[in-house]
Amino acid sequence: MQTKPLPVLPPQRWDIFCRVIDNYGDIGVCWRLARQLAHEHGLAVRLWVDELEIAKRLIPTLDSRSVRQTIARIDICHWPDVFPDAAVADVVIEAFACELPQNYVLAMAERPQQPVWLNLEYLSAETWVDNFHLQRSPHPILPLTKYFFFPGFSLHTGGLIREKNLIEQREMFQRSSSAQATFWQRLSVVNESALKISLFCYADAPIADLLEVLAQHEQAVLCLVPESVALSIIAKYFASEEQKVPLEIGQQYQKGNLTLQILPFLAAETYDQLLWACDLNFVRGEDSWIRALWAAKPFIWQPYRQQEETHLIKLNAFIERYGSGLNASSREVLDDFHHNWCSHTFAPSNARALLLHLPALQLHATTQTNQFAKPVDLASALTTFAATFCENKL
Ligand code: TRH
Repeated sequence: MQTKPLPVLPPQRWDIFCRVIDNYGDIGVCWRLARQLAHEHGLAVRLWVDELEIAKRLIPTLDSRSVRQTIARIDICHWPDVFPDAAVADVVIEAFACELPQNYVLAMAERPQQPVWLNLEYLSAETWVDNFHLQRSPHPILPLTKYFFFPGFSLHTGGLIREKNLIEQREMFQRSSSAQATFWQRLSVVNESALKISLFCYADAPIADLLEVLAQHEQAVLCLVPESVALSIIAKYFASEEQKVPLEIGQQYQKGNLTLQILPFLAAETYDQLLWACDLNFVRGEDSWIRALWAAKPFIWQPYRQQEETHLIKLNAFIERYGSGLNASSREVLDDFHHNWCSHTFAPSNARALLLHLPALQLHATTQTNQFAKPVDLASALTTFAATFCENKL
């Protein structure tokens, strides 16, 4: 009788290094990845973060004064300026080229077996990513090799962060009107028959112009805004000459057919549910972008602004992939509105067209979500690579 070869297991101890450069995307991605590696792949994960105060926005139970704590089975450690001696893990993830501490790299080189060293790159839908995924970079002096691990949309990349049961959980939530009613109640949101829009964007988006179109929309609109940089612009929009508007969490503001409600910054799972429950989502950066994709609802993405407008190249590459299969007129609307939103050329007619095309965009969102969920997810791709590395000593 022939015995099947045993599956190759990934090495067990993983370190993820995360520097919070700006905003929440870096820690958002690292935290999600850490949890998935620990919970779905049974790995021992240590997450090194330099800014615990910012991490706390996404991980509300985190004690930002504690240098080491365990939350949801993840060992969360503060990454101080002077890095302590720490045992090197089997797999080391350097998130977004954050540059590992020098003494840690030296300790990596001293291990009898080289650890798997991966630089987790930023996400892009551009086609060049396929050729750069898993490129190696030997250390100039030490006997170490770093691999560039690119998340991405094609089969030739490392895939997207997607938890194992995410799609099923989301579908269950969207099928259950009572789950949604409970969710709105928890957030103290009323006005359930309105068109619901969540808004998370950078301050340079034409927010006031959009709100004006929503105020004039023929149907009641409820715009839900988690605490963010958009608030000061929103306050100006609702202020009158006589009265400044102090914005408060939980408060609703009204103009024409628009009701806008400020929400607190939500815990990661609650933010997911907000995206699932709204009819249209505005998202930004790296992580909320993909959460909006998994929500299977129409969304507008504002990429993080880059020098020489290179973020627009990223935007075009994504629309090219995402818009495939969409009818020509809705595709044009999606394209035009994204460019209005991301490059200071707001045209109210494009915003009105976007609202008009929501039913077609909704159908398309469902199809595309299923399509984009086919390739293997990022955490599984990482564990497979690490296992192969150790087996074959790549
Ligand atoms: O905060 P961001 O603008 O992060 C960006 C990007 O990551 C970008 O690539 C990076 O270069 C730049 O920072 C420095 O947007 P992003 O990526 O969507 O991250 C926001 C995170 O916050 C995401 O994990 C979702 C989460 N979030 C909540 O958990 N609750 C909320 O209420 C909201 C609005 C967001």
